[in-house]
Amino acid sequence: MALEDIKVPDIGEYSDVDVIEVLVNVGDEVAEEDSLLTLETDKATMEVPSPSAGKIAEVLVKEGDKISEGSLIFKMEVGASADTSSDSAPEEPAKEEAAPAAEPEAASPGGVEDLIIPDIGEYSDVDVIEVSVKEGDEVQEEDPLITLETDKATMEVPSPVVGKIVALSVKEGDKVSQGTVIGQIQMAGSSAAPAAKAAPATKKEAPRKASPAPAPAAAESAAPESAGSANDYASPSVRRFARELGVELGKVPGGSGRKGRIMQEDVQKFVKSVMQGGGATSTGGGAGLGLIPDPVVDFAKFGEVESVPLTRIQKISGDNLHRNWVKVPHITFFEDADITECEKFRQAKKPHAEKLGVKVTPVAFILKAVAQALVEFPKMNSSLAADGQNLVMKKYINIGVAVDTPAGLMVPVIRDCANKGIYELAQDLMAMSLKARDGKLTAKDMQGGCFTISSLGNIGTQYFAPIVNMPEVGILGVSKSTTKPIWNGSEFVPRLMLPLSLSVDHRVIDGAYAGKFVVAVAKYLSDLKELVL
Ligand code: CAO
Repeated sequence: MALEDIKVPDIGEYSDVDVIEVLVNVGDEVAEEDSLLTLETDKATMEVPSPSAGKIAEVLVKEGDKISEGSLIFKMEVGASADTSSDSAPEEPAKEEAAPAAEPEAASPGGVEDLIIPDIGEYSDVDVIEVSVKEGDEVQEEDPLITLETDKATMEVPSPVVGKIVALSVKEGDKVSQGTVIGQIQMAGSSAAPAAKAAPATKKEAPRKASPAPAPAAAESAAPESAGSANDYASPSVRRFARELGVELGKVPGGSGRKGRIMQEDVQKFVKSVMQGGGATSTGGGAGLGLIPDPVVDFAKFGEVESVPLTRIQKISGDNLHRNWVKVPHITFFEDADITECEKFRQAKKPHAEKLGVKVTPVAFILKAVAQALVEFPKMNSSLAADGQNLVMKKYINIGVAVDTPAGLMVPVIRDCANKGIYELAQDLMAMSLKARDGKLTAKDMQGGCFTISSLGNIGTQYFAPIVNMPEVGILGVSKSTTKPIWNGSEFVPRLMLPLSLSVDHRVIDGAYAGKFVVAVAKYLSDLKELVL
C-alpha cells in the first residue's frame, strides 16, 4: 500500500478556482474516475475525478478554498503497484494545444464573424443544453451564448465580442465540438449585411475563456448532476445569479429546464414565493413556511433510474394543488348514497340514450344531484372574496369535472348544470372528457367553475379525501359503487351503495352545513323523484 498525492489537474487557464463541494471523506474507497471535488468558476462547473482507485487517507481541501492546477488536494492509499510519484496528479490527456478551430486572426472591425466553439478540453459531441440568445440579440463581450454539458462539467460559451447575433445555427439538444460554427455575430459599429460572412474573424481571447478543460470524463452517464447534488443542477450563470441573491440552489424546487435544470426563472420564482411568505412550489419547497428543505436523494446509487420530465399540465396542476393543500383548511366528510333505483333507471334508459348517441354514466346523475344540492345550499356555491372579508355568492351553477388524461389531471367545466337534464349533462360530460383527452380544451373550457366533482368510480377505490380547487369551497370525490347488505329495519337487503367524499374549505363552510350538503346529494341520488320537486 502506498500513499499517493492527488493534485488538481489541468483546469484550463483558470486559477484560484472556488471549491464548492468536497465529495469524499477520509476512509472513503474510491474507484478511478469517481468525482472527488466540484469546482466552479463564473463560466464553468466541473468535477475533479480520482486518477486511480484507492482509499482517501487525507483531505487537504475544504469548501470555500481556492485552488489552481497543481494544488495538493488529497492523499490516497493506492495498491502496492501504484505509482507513488508525488506528481501523479490526474493523468491529464496530453494537452493538445488548443488547436484553434480557425486561425486566430485579427478581428475585422465592424464585420461579421463566425461564432465558433472554442477549446473545450478533450470533449467532442458535447450536448447543448441551453441556448441563451436568439437572432437579433445584442450581446456584450463575455455574455453567455450557449451552455454545454458533459457528464463531468457544465460550461458556458461566451460571446467573444460586443455585437449583434445575425445568425444562429444551434439549438438545444444539438451536439457540438471544438470548431463547430454555431452562428454569426455582427460586431458593434458594423453595418454589414448579416449574410455577408466575414473572412475568418477573431476567435482570439474569448474562446479560450470558455474552456474549462476539465479532467477526463468517466464512462457515459446521463446523470444530470454535473455538479453537486441532484437538486442544484444549474448553469454557471444561474449559480452566480442565485449566489448574488443569497439563494441556496438546493432549496429551489423543481427546475423547469431540460432534465430538471434550474433556470433563472426558477430562482426568481423561488425568491418571489419566499418574499410573499408562501411555501414555494411544485416539489414542495415550503421555504416561507420555515420548513426544512426537501430531501435530495441520489436514487441512482440504489439501482437503475430514469428521469422523465413532468408535463406542463403536471407542473401547473402540481403548483395549484400544493397551494390549495397548504392554504385551505380542509375537512372531509364521507357518506354512502343508495343508488340501487338510480342504477335501475339508468340501465332502463341505456337503449334510448344510445339511440340519441349519448353514454349515460352515473356521473351525469351525480352532476344533477350536486347541482340541485348547490341550489339548496348556496354557500357551497360561493367563494371567499380576495379581501377575505366577503363571500361571493354565485347565482349560476357551473360544475368542474376532474378528467384523467395522459398529460395529467384537467378540470373542464360543465355550465348551467341546474337547468340541464340528464341526457344533456351526459352529452356535455362526454364532449368535455373527449376534448380533455385529445388535449383540445381551451382556457375558457376550464374557467368559471363553482364546485368540482372528482369521480374515480370507473376505476375503483373506496373513499378518498379530495383537495379543494381554490377559490371554490367544495369538492365531491366519488368512488366505485358496490352492493352492500343494508339493514332496512327488519332485515338486511342488498343495495348498491355509492361512496361519496366531500372536502370543504372550513373557513367558509361549517361542518354541519357540509354534512347536510352531502346528505342532500345522497338523498337526491337515492330517490330521483326528489330531484324534480
Ligand atoms: N361506480 C361504479 N361504476 C362506475 C362509477 C361508479 N361510481 N362511475 C362510473 N362507472 C362506470 C360506468 O358505469 C361506466 O361503465 P359502463 O360503460 O359499464 O356503464 C364506466 O364506469 C364509465 O367510465 P367513463 O370514464 O367512461 O365515464 P364516467 O362518466 O364514469 O367518468 C370521468 C368520466 C371524466 C370522470 C372519468 O373518465 C375520469 O377521468 N375520472 C378520473 C378522475 C380523476 O382522476 N380524479 C382525480 C382524483 S384525485 O386527484
